[in-house]
Amino acid sequence: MRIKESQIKEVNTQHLLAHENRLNALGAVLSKQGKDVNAIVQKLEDFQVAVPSWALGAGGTRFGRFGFKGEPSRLEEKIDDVGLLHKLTQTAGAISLHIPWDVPEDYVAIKELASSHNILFDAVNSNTFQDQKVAKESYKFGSLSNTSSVVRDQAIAHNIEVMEIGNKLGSKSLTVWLADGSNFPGQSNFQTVLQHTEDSLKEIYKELPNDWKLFIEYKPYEPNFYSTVIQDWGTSFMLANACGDKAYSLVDLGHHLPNTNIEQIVSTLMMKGKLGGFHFNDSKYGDDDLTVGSVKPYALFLIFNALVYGMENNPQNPYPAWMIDASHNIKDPLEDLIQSLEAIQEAYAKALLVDQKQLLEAQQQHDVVKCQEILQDAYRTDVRPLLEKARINRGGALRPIEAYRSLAVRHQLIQERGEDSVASGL
Ligand SMILES: [Mn+2]
Repeated sequence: MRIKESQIKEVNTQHLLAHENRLNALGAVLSKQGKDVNAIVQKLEDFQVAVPSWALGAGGTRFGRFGFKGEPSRLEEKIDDVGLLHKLTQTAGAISLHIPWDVPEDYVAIKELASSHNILFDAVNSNTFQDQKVAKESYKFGSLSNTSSVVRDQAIAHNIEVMEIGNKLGSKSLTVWLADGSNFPGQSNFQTVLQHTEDSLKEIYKELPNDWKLFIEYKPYEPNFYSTVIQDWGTSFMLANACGDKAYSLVDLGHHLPNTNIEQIVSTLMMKGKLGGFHFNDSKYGDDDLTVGSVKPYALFLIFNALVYGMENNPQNPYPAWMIDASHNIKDPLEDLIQSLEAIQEAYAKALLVDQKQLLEAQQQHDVVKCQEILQDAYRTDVRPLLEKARINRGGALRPIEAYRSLAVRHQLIQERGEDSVASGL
C-alpha cells in the first residue's frame, strides 16, 4: 500500500489550528531567548535516520517469537514499509540492508522502488554471526578472529561480497559487527584473536571503494559471555586507526555495560574524527533493543548534546551515519519505529536548544549549578511543535502514530500480505 499526500493532508487538518497555537507560543519563548526557530526546524527537516531491514518484523527473544501479522517477507516489501514510515514521519529517508538476508534479485527494480519512496541505501551490514546453509566453514568459534585461516578467508570474502552488493545499490559504507569472542576463560588467546581480527579487517579495508567508509561496531558481551574480541570503543578505535582514514568506530547505544557514560565516548571519538556511525535504541539492562527514548530519555538528550557539539565544532569528524538498531517483540514494528524516530528528533531538537556559549562561560566560571540549569532548561522544553512543523514542511503527518492508525495501515498490510507472513532473515 501507499499513503497519498491528500490522505495525510486530510488527517492533519483536524490538528492544524492547535498545532499553530502551540508553535506560536513556543516560538515566542524561544525567540525571546535569541533562538532561531526556523534554523532549528530546518535542521530537524534535514535529519534523516536509516531503518534497518531487520527491524520491520517481530524480532523475538531466545525464548520465543510472537509474529506480527502482515510482516514484510521480501526485500521489496521491506522497502515499502520504510516508504510508509518515511511518508508519515519524513525522517526515515534510508534503509540499511543485511546480507545475506536482503540480496536483491533485480538491482535496477530495487533501486527504482527505493527512489520512488525517496529512500537511499545506507550502510550495508555483513553477517558472520550465523552459518549459512551453503557455507563450507562454520563461525561457531569465530569469523574474522578465527584461529583457522580458511574460516577467516571465508569471512573476509563475505564482507567483500557485501560491499559489491552495496556498491550496486549506491551504499557508501560497510558496517562490521562481530559476534566473535569466547564463552569461557582460557578458551582463546586474547592477543591472537585480536591480531587476527586486525589483519582480517585490513584485508577488507583494502577492497573498500574510495568513497566508502568502514564502520567497526563494538559490544562488551553477547552472544559470547566471557569475552568479545571488539569489546569497547577503545578496541574499535584502535582497529579503525590500524585500517586507515576511511575506517571509523560505530557506537550502538545498547552495546555498553550499564551506566557507561556514552556521551563522553561520543565526545572523545568526534574529537579524534573517528565517529562514523551511530545506532539508536534503548535499554534497561543490556542490549535490550527497546524503543529509543523509552527508558532513559535524559541520557539520550545528553548524548545528543555531545553529538550536536561535535557536529558544530569538529570538522575533522565526518557527518555520522544514523540508524535505528532495535527489535520489536510486542509492539507493531512500524508503530515502534515511529515512536523511535520521534524520540530521536525530540532529543536532537532539545540539544539544539542548549546555549553552548552560555554553557562554556558557566564551565569556565566553575558555576556547576548554572551548567546543570542550562542543560535542564533545554531538556524540559516541550519541543514537539518544532517536530510537527518540520514534518508538515516536508509533507509528513502532524501526528504520525495517529495517522498510521486512522489510515488503518496495518490492516491494509495484512490484507495484502496475509496474516502469516514472516519477515525474512529473522
Ligand atoms: Mn548495532
